[in-house]
Amino acid sequence: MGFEAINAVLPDQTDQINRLQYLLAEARLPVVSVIGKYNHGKSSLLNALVECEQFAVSDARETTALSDFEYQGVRWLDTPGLDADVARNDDQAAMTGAWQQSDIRLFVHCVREGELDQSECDMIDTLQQDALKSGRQTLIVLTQIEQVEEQTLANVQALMKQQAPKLPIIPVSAHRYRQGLESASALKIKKSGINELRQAVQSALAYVEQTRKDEVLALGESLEGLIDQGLTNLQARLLHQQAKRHALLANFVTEYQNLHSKLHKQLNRA
Ligand SMILES: Nc1nc2c(ncn2[C@@H]2O[C@H](COP(=O)(O)OP(=O)(O)O)[C@@H](O)[C@H]2O)c(=O)[nH]1
Ligand SMILES: [Mg+2]
Repeated sequence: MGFEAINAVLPDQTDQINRLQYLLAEARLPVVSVIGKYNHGKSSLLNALVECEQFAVSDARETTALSDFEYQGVRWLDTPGLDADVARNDDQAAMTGAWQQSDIRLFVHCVREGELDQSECDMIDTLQQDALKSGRQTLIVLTQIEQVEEQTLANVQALMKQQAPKLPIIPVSAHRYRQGLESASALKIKKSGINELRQAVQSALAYVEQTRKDEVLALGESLEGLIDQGLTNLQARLLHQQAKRHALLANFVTEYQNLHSKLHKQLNRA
């Protein structure tokens, strides 16, 4: 059965079906994506991780579609912001694509904004629900830390730990990292946190191959059950339609016979 046929039987399971299709397509590099609100520093963070200015950075809403870059055996994926009030249809398409393709998600939050807001908590909840099914990992990355005092950073981090107790929170500054590289300052690079983040991503990447295999099996099993159920429902619908057609046909035959005998009677009378 092809994926289109499965989609036709299970129209509610498009996300699962697309993810399975993506995983089965061909040998794919592990995918690390960023996710978070506009202007929190997603593109800048990716630039630090891939060590070049590959992703467009701006104070205005810049990234409107997925953009990706291969670096050190990983496909790094930039996404538009999450903010529902300014999101457009193409943003939605991009976010769906990122959801389908990502193995590891970096949830980006800027420390200047304080604790997570409701929409961010909801997104983290969704990611954690997904992790239970797919095994895909999320790391929270607290960005732009050079912009606040150490105490503020510690306070925000403590609040976020309460909001998302199960996820690691890694504080970073993409700007400090870049300044460190430009001025060859090992201290600035160290204090940027980017190398700690790199290590955390490397550790998560080590699980991707096995996680994908487990995910394919789990998706296959779950879809198999749903397909069986879908086919049974389809059969029942067909039988119901057949019965309806039979009833219509029987009705038609009776009406036709009545008409026929009426005509006969009238012809005999004439
Ligand atoms: N001070 C400071 N500004 C940053 C840092 N990272 C990003 N920015 C700035 O924040 C703005 C938004 O950054 P961008 O990476 O485009 O955010 P995105 O919309 O989440 O992709 C830009 O003006 C960046 O220069 C950082 O580590 N420190
Ligand atoms: Mg961006």
